[in-house]
Amino acid sequence: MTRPALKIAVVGHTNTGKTSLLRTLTRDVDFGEVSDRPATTRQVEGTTLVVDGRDLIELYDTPGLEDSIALLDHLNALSTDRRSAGIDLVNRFLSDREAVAGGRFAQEAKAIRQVLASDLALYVIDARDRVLGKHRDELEILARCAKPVVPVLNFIASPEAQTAVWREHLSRAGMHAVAEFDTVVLDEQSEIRLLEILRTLLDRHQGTFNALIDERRRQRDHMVRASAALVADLMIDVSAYAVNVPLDDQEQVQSAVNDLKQRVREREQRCVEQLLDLHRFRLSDFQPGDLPLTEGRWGVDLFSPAALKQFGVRTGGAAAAGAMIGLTVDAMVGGMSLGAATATGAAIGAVLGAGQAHAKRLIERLRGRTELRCDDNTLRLLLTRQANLVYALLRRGHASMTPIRLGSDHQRQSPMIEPPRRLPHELGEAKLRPQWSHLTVPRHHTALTSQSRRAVQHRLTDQVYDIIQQANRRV
Ligand SMILES: Nc1nc2c(ncn2[C@@H]2O[C@H](COP(=O)(O)OP(=O)(O)OP(=O)(O)O)[C@@H](O)[C@H]2O)c(=O)[nH]1
Ligand SMILES: [Mg+2]
Repeated sequence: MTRPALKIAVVGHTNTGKTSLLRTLTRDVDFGEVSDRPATTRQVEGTTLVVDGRDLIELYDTPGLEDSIALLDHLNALSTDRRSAGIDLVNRFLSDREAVAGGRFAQEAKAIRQVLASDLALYVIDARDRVLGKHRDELEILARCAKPVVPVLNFIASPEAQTAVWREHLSRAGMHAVAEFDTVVLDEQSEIRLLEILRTLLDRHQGTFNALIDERRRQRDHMVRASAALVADLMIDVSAYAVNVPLDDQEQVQSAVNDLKQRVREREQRCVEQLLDLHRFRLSDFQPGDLPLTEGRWGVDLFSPAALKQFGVRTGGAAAAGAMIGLTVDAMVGGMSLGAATATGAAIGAVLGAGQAHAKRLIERLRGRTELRCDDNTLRLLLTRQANLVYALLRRGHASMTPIRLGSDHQRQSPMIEPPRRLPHELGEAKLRPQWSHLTVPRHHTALTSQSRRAVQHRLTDQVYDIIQQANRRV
């Protein structure tokens, strides 16, 4: 049975992030208009949160309060006797057509009317602001509306946020239940805390909030797990992917090298797109030049020393150079590696231009055929890049206007997922099974749905899940 909707108005000074807060709470990047300009929202706009498929919470975005100091004077001037209470003055103000319709307080009137029509108001504050007269007057006006008000300190991830000062001030004004938020850097705990405050103040709707809190926790867990599964799938595809190359044909080697790299790049790209899609972000959230993704692709090539360095993947020993960067060759005889990786890596380099004698010996030894594949450092890098993307996506509020930066200084300030010291041994298993790779075998092929691949993907998903959750807990 559907209960009557619970109505919440989101109010505050202009540009404090009201619309952004609504986008984040509803996970809807398209809600309303968000911009740095003051007075962006000009009309009340409602949206609905459906909880558990039955309970409804209606959220209303409102135009920013612009001139609360003058409005409070105006309200006070409406008082005809000492006894006229706050709410009477507010009602008197709203029925004063001149001040309201198109008048001086048109924006404020829309917001206040919505507060009166709601069960509760969220008062959004830019925590970087000093406590000013306008804030005091806004709070005074809201107090006169005779509805519960929950202050939400927004922009708390900013170094300029004066969270403690604000809490102190609000507490003196009798407001002890204060939520902290940042609509750009989303910390799931702060959202849960906001919902818990609402649950306390709106105890008739406790069941709705309990369901919503549970749903948010479940959704989040599902997101992490589904993301981890996508990364695990990518990792198996790339680890299992190997192509045979005849060592004595330079042209074929060169073309196999290029082809393999390209297919791996494309496979990584597909994972990026799947993750963005899963987290409901648009590719256009990534702006060219703002981050490693250019036109939807990683700007720093997977097979480059720069990419390894960016994510702190150390290459122990002599790493392959030139066209062979990030790749290795191995001779797999009956599924067993001859362990020729490093030596033949150099040999392929030789085929491509240097150390002919060495290459020749190897060619003989391997009877001319070896397998070309990504080396372990590339696999570590791939895992790290994608895990960091998931981490960033999870922490990004849906109101964020600036693109995600990965591996940049910006993100390094917050904990970043470091490359694993060793590759999960599931990937070792995958290396022995080229038939597990979608890059080798078409996606619909039954070999890919084999039970053993699924079991390995499942175990790997658990590991990636743990890596991401550990990073989340460190915050
Ligand atoms: N860094 C950061 N930026 C934020 C946050 N919240 C909002 N913004 C940015 O602040 C600007 C204003 O956000 P809006 O959501 O449009 O603010 P508003 O309160 O709806 O503004 P009006 O509709 O004009 O009253 C936008 O550029 C947002 O991207 C936050 O928590 N952190
Ligand atoms: Mg707005």
